[in-house]
Amino acid sequence: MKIKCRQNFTRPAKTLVLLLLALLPVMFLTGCRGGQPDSAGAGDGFLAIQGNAVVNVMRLSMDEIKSMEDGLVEDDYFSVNTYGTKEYTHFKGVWLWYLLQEKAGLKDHASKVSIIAKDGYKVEYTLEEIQRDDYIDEQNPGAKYKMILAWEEDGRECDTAEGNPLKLVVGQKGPGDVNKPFWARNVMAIRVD
Ligand SMILES: Nc1nc2c(c(=O)[nH]1)N[C@H]1C(S)=C(S)[C@@H](COP(=O)(O)O)O[C@H]1N2
Ligand SMILES: [Mo]
Repeated sequence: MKIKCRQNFTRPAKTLVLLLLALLPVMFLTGCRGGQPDSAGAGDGFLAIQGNAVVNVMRLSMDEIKSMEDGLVEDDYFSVNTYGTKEYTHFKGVWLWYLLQEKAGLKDHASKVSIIAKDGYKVEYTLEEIQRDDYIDEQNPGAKYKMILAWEEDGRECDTAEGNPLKLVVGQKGPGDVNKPFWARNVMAIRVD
């Protein structure tokens, strides 16, 4: 009697487990992995502009950022990292100064700008550094660069694995400047104080 009961109970349980095991690869392939659509990655798709010195505190969607045609910048940016690796990367984005000055609006006392990434990485600039339009490429005399928030890198959307497809990109301050550590991937907020 006991044994029969257990058998009756076990068979449907076994079937259920087998069914779930069979469904696992299907669930994985169809993307039931935690809710986020692939295109959004871990970012929420919005850039926050905030801080004491911002007139219009706002949240901008990727589409709003991409439609800022007057501030559009597309160029090959030179980078050097701490290992001395030199590279050129083609970026398309918006001049950060244009975004802050024309769209967000800045108060007179604005002086410090923090760019904050999803992983907590933060780079800080003075307002003069944001405004500057003559960053250099030590290998290309005469070329001038602006600091941009890029959404396109070498013809493809910037990396979304860890957040928004927004990368802060800038040229060199002067010859020998190791500039890549001052770039920031997956930017989610800009603070101006
Ligand atoms: N969000 C984020 N951005 C970042 C970093 C980081 O850890 N997190 N590291 C910086 C450093 S030290 C360098 S050298 C470059 C590396 O960029 P890469 O991974 O595209 O080579 O990104 C910079 N931006
Ligand atoms: Mo680095």
